Amino acid sequence: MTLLTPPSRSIIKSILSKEQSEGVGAKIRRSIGRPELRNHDPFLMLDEFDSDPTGGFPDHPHRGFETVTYMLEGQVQHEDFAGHKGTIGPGDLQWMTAGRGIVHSEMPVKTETRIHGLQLWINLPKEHKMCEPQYQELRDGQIPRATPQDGVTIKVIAGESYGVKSQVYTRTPTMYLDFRMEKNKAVTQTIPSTFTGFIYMLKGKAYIGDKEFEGKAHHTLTFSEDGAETVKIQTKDEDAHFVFIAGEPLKEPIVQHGPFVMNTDKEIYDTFVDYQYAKNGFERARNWRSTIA
Ligand code: FJE
Ligand code: FE
Repeated sequence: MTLLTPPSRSIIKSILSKEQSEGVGAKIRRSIGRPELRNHDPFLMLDEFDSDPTGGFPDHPHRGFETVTYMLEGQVQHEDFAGHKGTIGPGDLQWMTAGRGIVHSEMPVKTETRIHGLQLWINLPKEHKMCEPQYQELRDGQIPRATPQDGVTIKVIAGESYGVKSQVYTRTPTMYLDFRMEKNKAVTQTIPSTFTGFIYMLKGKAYIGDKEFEGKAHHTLTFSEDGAETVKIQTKDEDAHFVFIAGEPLKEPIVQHGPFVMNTDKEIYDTFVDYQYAKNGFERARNWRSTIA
């Protein structure tokens, strides 16, 4: 018997993300992590935030995964328990490896009118869950672009597109691409055969795979897992803006309690104790309060 690998991944699901409240009065649309899109190994969550600067995400911990904040409009301030702080503006990226522990605050700059961006949570393989925390921060101008043709711009946040490579170090092999396509364009994005992946549509319409599955704003379109090494994407009578996210599944057990993601119940229990008693990576959590929340 011969198994044929199809030329392009196809779309197996299209799920609309409606607005909901998260953090403290923040409005988000949850993509990965919503009930219909659980267990998208190695991804744990993707939130699109788009609102005025009223809500935010005051002091909270993380352990065992990475948070990737990518701003589209407006500015978010962040500050952590080790004194690391700054502002993420339009087009900027913060790739935060929480590892053994980060406590931080993420709050919109109050003078902004629109705060728009994405936060992706990527699970870490068990050998990296307790690594030292690390930040990889890139300003918009430091993120490389591929322009395979006029009217198509691909920002390469992680991975590679049309020969353009990101310098971001991914402990979990990940591709993160921001596509802006004018109408009536077609591209073919390569993807490793073993990666799972999806497109999250921000604006307009795109048509994906040989069957030209229609992707619309605020929808998550998940890729078939058939080993195909390309994804065909085209636009018709509208421009499109979307992110293309893919990664190597970890295939390890996931025990998640909110902002802590480990492999076993015991590790989650130990994490509560470490956080409560400020040890094993949470030393600086003792009596820490952010100045921005
Ligand atoms: C969190 C609830 C949360 N999406 N998008 C529980 F909302 C959060 C959290 C975020 C978050 C932060 C930003 Cl800047 C953007 C987000 C959820 O911080 F960590 C837990 N545990
Ligand atoms: Fe956070």
